[in-house]
Amino acid sequence: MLRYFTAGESHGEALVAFLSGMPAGLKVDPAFLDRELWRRQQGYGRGGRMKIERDTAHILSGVRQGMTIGSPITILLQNKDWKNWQESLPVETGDPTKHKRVGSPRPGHADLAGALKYNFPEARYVLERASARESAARVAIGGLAKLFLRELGIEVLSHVVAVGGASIGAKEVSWEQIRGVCERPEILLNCVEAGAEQRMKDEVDQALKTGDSVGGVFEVVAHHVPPGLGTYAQWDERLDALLAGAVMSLQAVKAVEIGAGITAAASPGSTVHDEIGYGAAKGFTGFTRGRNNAGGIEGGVSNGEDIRVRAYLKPISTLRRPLQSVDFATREPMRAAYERSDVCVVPAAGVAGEAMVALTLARCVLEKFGGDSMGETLRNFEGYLQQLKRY
Ligand code: EPS
Repeated sequence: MLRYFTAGESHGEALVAFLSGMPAGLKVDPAFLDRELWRRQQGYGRGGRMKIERDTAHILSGVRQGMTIGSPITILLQNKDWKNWQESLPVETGDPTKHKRVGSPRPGHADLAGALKYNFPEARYVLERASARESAARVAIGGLAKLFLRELGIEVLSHVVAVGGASIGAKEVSWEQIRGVCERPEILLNCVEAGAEQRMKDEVDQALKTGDSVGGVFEVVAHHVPPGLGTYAQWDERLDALLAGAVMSLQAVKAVEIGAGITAAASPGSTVHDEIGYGAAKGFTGFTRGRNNAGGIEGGVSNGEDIRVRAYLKPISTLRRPLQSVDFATREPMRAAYERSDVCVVPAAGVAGEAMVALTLARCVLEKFGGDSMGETLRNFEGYLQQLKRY
């Protein structure tokens, strides 16, 4: 079973990610992991922290001679900003006067709920773990999941559908378009439509000017996923539920949609469901669909079409022109705390979304096909593909 955890504070020494259950014999390309981490750091509207960090995946265990060996994988990501925080966030008892309080909780952030829960007098330690910096660790192990899925021909990428009020016109974006935008050497807003990308940039500029922030929508697409991952047999094994939970767990995500889920709710069934045809086998089987409103999942099971998951992000909750809040110490009205912040993180969140989708699919693949070595997993997978062809 594929299991994973992350650890680390935003301004601590490092982030750490653990991944256990990956079969032995998977080729690991560290440059690929670092490009994934680089992609997560990009995007128009990122804040000052991204100028400090240059995330790289330092593999500590589970990979030898460029291959996984079946034992738990640990990846360390150094925080370059740590040098500025050593005195205020020491592991040992340090000088309490150096502590940097977060004295008034930011509406929308975990600050208040976290301080109440953990019984902290202010929100410093809440911010440290709740920050979206943690998603860098997920992207590192998500990169391993992507390398694993690639061996089966499955690819996972994302694009930005909307930033604030600016959105793309197309209802369904092709895999080739998404791959094209993700391969660009520079990332602006990772949007497939040039005109929409310019309008998205204008939204960010407006927020920058006014000390505000913007949210948006990204879509993760998993390409060439075979039918049969996940099951309707048990509620907690449904692929759509697993994907929704995984993507919803990302910082700032407030809603998740599979396929055309949101518009489907207001449309008649005849315009929603994807009619079935049959022809010469082009994909996994001879069954065909003219469109993909289901987002590649029916009854909690992948159906062989591209899997499409959209995530809706609230605007970043740290505002340069802060909202009204309360002083933790005096309970008097006070503006919410501000250090520095991103204005827009939609493209970066999309990369983290890819990681969560890849980890979820890798887990479902391993549950279905098993295997302690890549040879065994691929043999089982090939046997299933033969079965589909013969169906
Ligand atoms: C982030 C690092 C953080 C923030 C951001 C994401 O760095 P810092 O707090 O030092 O500026 O830029 O955090 C949040 C969006 C958040 O909600 O806390 C990163 O690496 O992505």
